[in-house]
Amino acid sequence: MNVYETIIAAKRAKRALFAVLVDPGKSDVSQLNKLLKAIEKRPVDFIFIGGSLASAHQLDQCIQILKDYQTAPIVIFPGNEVQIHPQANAILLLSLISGRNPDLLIGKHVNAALQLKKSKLEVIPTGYMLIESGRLTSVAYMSHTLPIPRDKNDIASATALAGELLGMKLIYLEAGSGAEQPVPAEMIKEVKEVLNIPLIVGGGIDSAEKYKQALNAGADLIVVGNALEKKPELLLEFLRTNP
Ligand code: 1GP
Repeated sequence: MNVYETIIAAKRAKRALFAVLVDPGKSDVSQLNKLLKAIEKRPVDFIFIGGSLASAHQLDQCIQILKDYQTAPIVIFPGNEVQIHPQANAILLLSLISGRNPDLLIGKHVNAALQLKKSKLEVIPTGYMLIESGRLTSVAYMSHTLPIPRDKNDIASATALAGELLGMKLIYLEAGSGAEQPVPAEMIKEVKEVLNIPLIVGGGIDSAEKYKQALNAGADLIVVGNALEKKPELLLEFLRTNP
């Protein structure tokens, strides 16, 4: 099964998936080895890889280390168009549908299209939505876009549905890396109700409690980065929450 088929099968079986996000621009080798050792003991469904400032070289170094461990399928979650690597299993082709920056709706995609085709990566078109999370996040700053206000569930639902109708295969609700507050559970629930495609949720999930809230609200795939990079031992607590 490829990555998307795995996500669809889990959704059908009502089993939420768990991905660990590694930022090649931030994590040093010893930190990464510690995290991967924790994952070896407690397997996760996917390793997402990407970050706002990571270079192609850093991405390559990181993928080589991940390959040594052979822990889980590697999914590129690109922070920019240089983050394409043929040895990953798949890439989320992100369209920032909560924003109105044409470069992030089609411009970067044009730059990357031929290289993506050549790479033979599994490409998964993903509607990416920034949700207000307390303070300015790297992704809002770098993308020159405003996040959706955290109490506007109707705007979030309409945006997600527009993404699905445009042919996106996944919707990603993003509070931003290291967000003060994760995406509100109520918003996850309402967005989930209008969608047929799977829903990813990430950003600021730094405790088993917050993880459980996203899970109970109906997220199909939950992404955790910062919290596990800092404290890999938290992995056990997260996975205990997900039966
Ligand atoms: C960020 O959604 C991911 O793009 C994960 O965020 O690092 O805050 O877990 P955290």
